[in-house]
Amino acid sequence: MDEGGRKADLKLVLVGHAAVGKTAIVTRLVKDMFVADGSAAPTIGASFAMKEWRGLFAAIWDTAGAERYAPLSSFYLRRANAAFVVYDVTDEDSFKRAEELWSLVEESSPDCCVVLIGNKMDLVEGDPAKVVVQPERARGLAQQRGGMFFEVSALRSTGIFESFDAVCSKVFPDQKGGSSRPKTTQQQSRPSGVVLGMRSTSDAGDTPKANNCCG
Ligand SMILES: Nc1nc2c(ncn2[C@@H]2O[C@H](COP(=O)(O)OP(=O)(O)O)[C@@H](O)[C@H]2O)c(=O)[nH]1
Ligand SMILES: [Mg+2]
Repeated sequence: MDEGGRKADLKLVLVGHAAVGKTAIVTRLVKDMFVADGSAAPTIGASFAMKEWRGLFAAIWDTAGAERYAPLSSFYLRRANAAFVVYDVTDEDSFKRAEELWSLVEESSPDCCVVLIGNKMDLVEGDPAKVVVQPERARGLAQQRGGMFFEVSALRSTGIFESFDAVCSKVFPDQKGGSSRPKTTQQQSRPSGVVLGMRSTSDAGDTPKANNCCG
């Protein structure tokens, strides 16, 4: 897999309704930063970033969420090992769109390992009444479709690195090492991620080998 002129071992694609925080999640993953409200331009088409994980390179594709870009998302999803299907925990429409996009992922890359990501958990902190998409529903969807589920906040940096570690570990079960969280970053809070549909595999090879994890 050759992404951006450099060999990538893993292709991770983020899909989700507009403004659910896909770009914020990638920015957190790659730069460990959160760009303040309003200053990040909406993604046009898709953007690309690389991230090292335990000696492997992950190509991360951040796609545009608007429905008119769905054919483009399908293009970027081809040969993806992993997908983050992102919704906003305070936005019902974004959850409905996540269900549709999960189907698009299945069509475009049938062996892809899918992680359902509920973002913006900071908005409901301390006030469960503000949660629009109850975690039970999301967990049910992930279980039904054989994927994983995490609730995260790109703003607070909760669950983001954990979900990335989970999907990488799933695709490369033999790859040992530490967390993808930058060492300079303080552990700000406990991970809020809930991992479902995990299946242990034992594939003893010398070279990293991608696992069709959720197929
Ligand atoms: N409160 C909160 N806002 C967020 C979070 N992630 C993204 N946002 C905000 O949601 C808006 C859309 O984010 P963006 O990353 O551009 O969404 P995208 O269209 O899915 O790429 C921006 O105003 C972000 O600042 C989060 O975890 N918490
Ligand atoms: Mg974006």
